[in-house]
Amino acid sequence: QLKLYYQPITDAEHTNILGYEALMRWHHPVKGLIMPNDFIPIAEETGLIHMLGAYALYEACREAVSWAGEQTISVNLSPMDFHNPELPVLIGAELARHGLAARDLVVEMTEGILLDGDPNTQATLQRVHALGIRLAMDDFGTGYSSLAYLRRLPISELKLDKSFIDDLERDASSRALSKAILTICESLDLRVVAEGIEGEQQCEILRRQGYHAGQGYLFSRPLTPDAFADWLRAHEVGQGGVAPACAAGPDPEDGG
Ligand code: G
Ligand code: MN
Repeated sequence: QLKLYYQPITDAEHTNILGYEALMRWHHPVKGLIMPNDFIPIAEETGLIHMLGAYALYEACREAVSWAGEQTISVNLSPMDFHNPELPVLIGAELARHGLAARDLVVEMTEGILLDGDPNTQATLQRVHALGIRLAMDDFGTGYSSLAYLRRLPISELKLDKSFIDDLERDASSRALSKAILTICESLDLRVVAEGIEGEQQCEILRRQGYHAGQGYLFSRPLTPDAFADWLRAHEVGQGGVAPACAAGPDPEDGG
């Protein structure tokens, strides 16, 4: 009943796919499709979350092999997964089992990881990083958002939350924040991915601000593996043409 859907992360020109995010869905026989927000908290309470994390790692690595290329595969883990000191061993085993390199994988976590007092979390994070696996901070800007951890934690990617993207067209302070966050990320050498891009205008604003990477319904909804394979063929990945592209032009807010 658990399935992984895949959504592409594209570069600023929207001509190349940088990676894919694996997103979990629960196909309940009676209730139908259930989204992670509705079952992850229950899985965390009941301890089943470790099973979900292990499944996502196994399944995403297995599927990533068939698309093997330049792209990374991003897997979401719960802060609770980092309580487990065996997590680095588990990840290493899944990579090895499927013949993937550490650089092929990105592990996404949320700011919740900073709030839990588990003694193992920091050490586990460092050991996952030491394997050469990239760590991404998901939903950035919605939670704790302390800038101090950007230095303290071994993260290499920030995912700017959709709530910033939603207001880009209407709200000058959203635009100021997205630009400021981009500048911080550039100076700290972090990749920044704008999440939940739905409209051409949002995409255009981000591109003009200098965003490196984006993700959202504008490019593709999360798709089942079969639908995603069709999508990849239709968009001739790696040969340009991940439509829709944003028109080029100077940034009016940059004075240019
Ligand atoms: O927490 P995280 O950022 O990993 O989850 C992203 C969620 O947002 C997924 O469930 C995914 O289906 C959804 N999503 C991805 N792109 C878009 C988008 O453009 N619009 C909306 N509304 N949701 C999106
Ligand atoms: Mn995510």
